[in-house]
Amino acid sequence: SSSSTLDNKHIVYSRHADCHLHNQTAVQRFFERASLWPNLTALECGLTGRKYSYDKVRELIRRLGSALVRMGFKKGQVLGMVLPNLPEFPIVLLGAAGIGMPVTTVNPVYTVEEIARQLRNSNTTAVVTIPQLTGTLRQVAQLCPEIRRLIVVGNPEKGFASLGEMLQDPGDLFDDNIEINPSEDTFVLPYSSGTTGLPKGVMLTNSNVSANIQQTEHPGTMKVSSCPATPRDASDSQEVFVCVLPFFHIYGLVSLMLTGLDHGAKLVTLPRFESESFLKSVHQHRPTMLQLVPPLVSYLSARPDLKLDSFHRLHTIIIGAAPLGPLVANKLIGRLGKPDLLMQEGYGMTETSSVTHLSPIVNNQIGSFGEPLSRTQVKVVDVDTGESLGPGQHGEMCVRGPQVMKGYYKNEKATKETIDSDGWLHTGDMVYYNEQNQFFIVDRLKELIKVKGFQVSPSELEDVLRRIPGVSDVAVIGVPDEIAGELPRAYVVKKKGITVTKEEIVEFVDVKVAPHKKLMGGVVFLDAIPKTNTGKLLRRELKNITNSLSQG
Ligand code: 4UU
Repeated sequence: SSSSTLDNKHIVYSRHADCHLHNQTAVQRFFERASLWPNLTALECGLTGRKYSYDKVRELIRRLGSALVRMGFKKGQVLGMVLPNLPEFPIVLLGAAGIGMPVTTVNPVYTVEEIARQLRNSNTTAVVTIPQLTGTLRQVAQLCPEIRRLIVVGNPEKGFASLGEMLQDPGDLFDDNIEINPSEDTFVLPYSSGTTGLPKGVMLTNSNVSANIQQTEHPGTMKVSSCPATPRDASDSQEVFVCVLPFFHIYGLVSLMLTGLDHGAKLVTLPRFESESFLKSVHQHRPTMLQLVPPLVSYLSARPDLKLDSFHRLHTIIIGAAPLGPLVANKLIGRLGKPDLLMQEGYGMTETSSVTHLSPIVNNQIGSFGEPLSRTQVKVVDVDTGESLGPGQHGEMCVRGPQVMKGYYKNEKATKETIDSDGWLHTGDMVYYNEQNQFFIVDRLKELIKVKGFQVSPSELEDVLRRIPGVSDVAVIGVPDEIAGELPRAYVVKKKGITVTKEEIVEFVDVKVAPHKKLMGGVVFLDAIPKTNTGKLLRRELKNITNSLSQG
């Protein structure tokens, strides 16, 4: 472990008192909360209207867990979910978690190769998907020898067990007394590339995730309220979330889905972002809170035809996952004609179970991603010296708290490079804070590219590009884009004697990666990729080349 170069001169502590931390698993907690408002709608599909009450969800979680045990699955075996947002999403997640199966969530727009990589890397043994993806999953299964069962939401299909049938299981094999160690056993295993390299499994325990929910529920942190236990009053006071952010990503998974369920909210699920169904759902369900990413804020603020009464109950918009332009944010507040609307910016990472910072619910200052949550410590360190810095100085942000992951799955090296011996998680983001301990993003130090808030790992794209015969060397960086935030661009050195065109490179990548990873930032040919003497890529240099290209 690292020596005592550690510098804790300037630690920013949370303004909030320490929140309560319970010692339940996510499933125990859900059962307890659901019993407070059994008859309220927990989930409703925004497209079909299919819905489940809290009590029904509780029942189906038990049935599914029992059906998995009946199939022979055991605690510790990983279940993969390749699902869009559906009302069944938390049923599958908590059903598996209830019998101690860690769940890895996969972006359903991934290609066969991308899905297979995550499922192989996570040693997934069972997979749940939708009818539209059974063909894809059949191919994935060929590449993943550890997969023993494929399950499809809906009717049975050749080679797939039916989730519908599993949900009819009598439930008797669900064991309420199963031994799960909330602070040791992995609950969810989402993937993130972290500061460098390929996407890695992020081991989040039950305690990590529940701490994060408790931290954001701490009084004075958010305006959201829990449903009162009196059902008569409940429908008027029930929080309503229209869930357009994907549940496979940490923001949607924890800060939207699990937090919503913890409050007794009604979650209206939308399987994909699509203008008409989104606006229709907002109009029909009158959300009380909207969780968004910056491109969705731009989208909403540019729609000329927003029905203002759709936003009648809206008290808060939360935005995060990428830098937010203050202009767009203010424009949206203006467009909605609600000067009292609270717009809160959040900062989060997969590695921190979701959130570490939220802007305050008073004196909101758009432009800052806020202040540390309860029990969260933050310091900003000089990138070269490791010295902790005071207000106004730019450095790498490090965070410490109960929401920090246990580590990367089967990757101790990456874990040690990310969390130091004192428990500080190095975020790879360059920030500063002001005298009021409000934090501001400056730049990203890590390789990660964010397209519409989604992660793109440059290493992953570079691996794909190196397979093109005419490519001798390559480096991928993000270039700024007004709508998406950033777009991936490849810098390519051609092999002598083999011709390859930019179009061929773009097409090669197109069929191998999910839509948001495509080289929408273009391809640029170079004579050499800038590197240090030791062969380390100089991404900074590439950013400078990019700037001079866009000026010239
Ligand atoms: C500038 O994006 C996320 C999680 C986001 C989130 C979760 C709960 C936001 C608000 C919320 O309430 O996770 P990842 O792992 O996909 O990406 C993490 C990276 C950060 O390191 C940072 O570079 O995403 C970027 N990021 C932001 N950048 C996250 N939030 C912000 C932000 N401003 N507000």
